[in-house]
Amino acid sequence: MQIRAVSTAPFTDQKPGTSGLRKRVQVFRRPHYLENFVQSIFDTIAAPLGAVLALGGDGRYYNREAIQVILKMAAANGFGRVLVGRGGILSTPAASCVIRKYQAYGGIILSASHNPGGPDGDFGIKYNTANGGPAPEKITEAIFSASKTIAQYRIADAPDVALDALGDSKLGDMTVSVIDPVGDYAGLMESLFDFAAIRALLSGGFRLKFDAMHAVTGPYAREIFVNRLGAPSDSVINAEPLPDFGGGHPDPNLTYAHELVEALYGNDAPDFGAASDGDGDRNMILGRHFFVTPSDSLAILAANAHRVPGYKQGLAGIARSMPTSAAADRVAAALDIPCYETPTGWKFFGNLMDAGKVTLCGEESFGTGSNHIREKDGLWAVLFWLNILAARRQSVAAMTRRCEASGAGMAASHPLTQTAGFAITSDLASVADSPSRMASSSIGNVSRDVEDIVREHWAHFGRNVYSRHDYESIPNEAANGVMKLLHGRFGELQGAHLGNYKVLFCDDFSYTDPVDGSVSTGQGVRIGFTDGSRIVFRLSGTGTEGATLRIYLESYEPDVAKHRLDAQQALAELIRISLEISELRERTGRERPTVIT
Ligand code: G16
Repeated sequence: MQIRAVSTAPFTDQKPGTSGLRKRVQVFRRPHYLENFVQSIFDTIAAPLGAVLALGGDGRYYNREAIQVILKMAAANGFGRVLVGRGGILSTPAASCVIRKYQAYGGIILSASHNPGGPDGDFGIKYNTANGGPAPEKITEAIFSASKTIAQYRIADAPDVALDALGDSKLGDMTVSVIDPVGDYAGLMESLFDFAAIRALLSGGFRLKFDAMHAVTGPYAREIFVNRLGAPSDSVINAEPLPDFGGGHPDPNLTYAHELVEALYGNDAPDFGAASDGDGDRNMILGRHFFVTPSDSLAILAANAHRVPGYKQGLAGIARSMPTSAAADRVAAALDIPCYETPTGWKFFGNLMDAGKVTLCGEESFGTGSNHIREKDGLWAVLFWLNILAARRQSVAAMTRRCEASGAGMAASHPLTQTAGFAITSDLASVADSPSRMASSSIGNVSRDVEDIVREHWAHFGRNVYSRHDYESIPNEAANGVMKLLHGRFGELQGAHLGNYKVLFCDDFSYTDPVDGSVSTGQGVRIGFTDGSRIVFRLSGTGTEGATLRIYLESYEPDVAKHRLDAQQALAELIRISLEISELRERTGRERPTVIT
């Protein structure tokens, strides 16, 4: 096998964003573009000769071609073995699992996540380190620096490697091991959750619908939900991964996962709905006619973790990204464990998990995960919810049996039912100090219903009313203008009265990593009010066209009587204030957000 050193010139735009380098497919297909970035990764990480690399992607358009290029470059750069998912497929969480399980030196994941795919869509590439997590900023910055001075890359002259059958082959001195992309990950899930209880739930008439959005999770969801947990095969929809995601936008939110949303909000809706994104790390959770915000989801998983085998030992701590609501903070306080606030981006959780400081992490951007791997994990979140639902059903059944055995009618005998309006099967027992603060729920539906779990949670902890408004594809100049204007207004905003609110502080969030002391600045403009409400403005770091400006809105409502109010109504005044102080409409010409979640 001959190794060629190819002369090249730098590109100036290879700066990784929130999660790796994301560009249009046409950009990646420009001569040397992919190769330059891959060589910049290899030059930066300086892996020892013979090191093991994991490699796979979400199957989007250009995945296979890119895998072949990277394999030949890995061989030319001295790797000893590459573990590649069959067909070039590895979901992001599965890649993290594989890196950790086989103690790889690192991994390359090909994905633009929730961004659309196809010849005119997006492609992406990111490097994960030996802990299985996204490379921290100091590495991504070093990769960017290397990309600015690169003069040549190394690639092997060799035929393409067959990727569709499991087994080993040789590329020069390097071994290419084609591995089952699903098995290791599914096994890990089985070790964390009570599959028997979930199987019993699903066989007892509980109906699940999971939307794989024609993205990478289809085969994972089929294996886990249908083959291992016995759900009917039509529980998983859009399960065939397609290079262009069937022309859809594989982002699991209320706008883009509309097929699932229509099913869950329709007549005869299933009990539980969930969706995942292009590369399988995001999740959306729905109940019957009910949406669980990702911020609430994190808090509820934390409050119910004692119900789940993999977490019943307790949580070391919780971490959330800054724009994520403070719902999880309230649970952490009740559990008397620390809660960390990090910048947006899963890479900021890695150090905290490695140091044993946190067990659960979550972001408002539909990401939840734990220290089982070092990426957020869509199917994991779905299984966690199913496990909670199954455990609650079991505890209701056990309680019913106990009451019947004691010869007393349950409603009359259980202490929590002595007063109307108490939830009799609170899963929050370990953190509840006053059952009288629980919401009302009947025994018939408390164990079955996502909405009841959420309402019960709000009744106990109060509701962090939350919404995110995204203005997508706006001109960079206008978006930067808005951010600059806000920065310029910090002085006048401080202490200002805006409608019914008084500004307590305004700043641009910066974070000092408590483990390695690294500092990340410019992570989003925060305007905090005296009553704990917040408005956050932030530019997305994952888009490829123009800019996406995100406005995050949050208020706190302790009064159960007001919990049924629609979030947009409850936040109406904050929304109005956010538009006024940012001059967003005037500067962008946009009358309304592209996506509201
Ligand atoms: C990536 C990161 C997440 C981050 C999200 C949103 O998600 O992994 O940690 O929260 O981007 O980023 P932004 O607001 O900058 O668009 P994914 O699913 O795209 O990899």
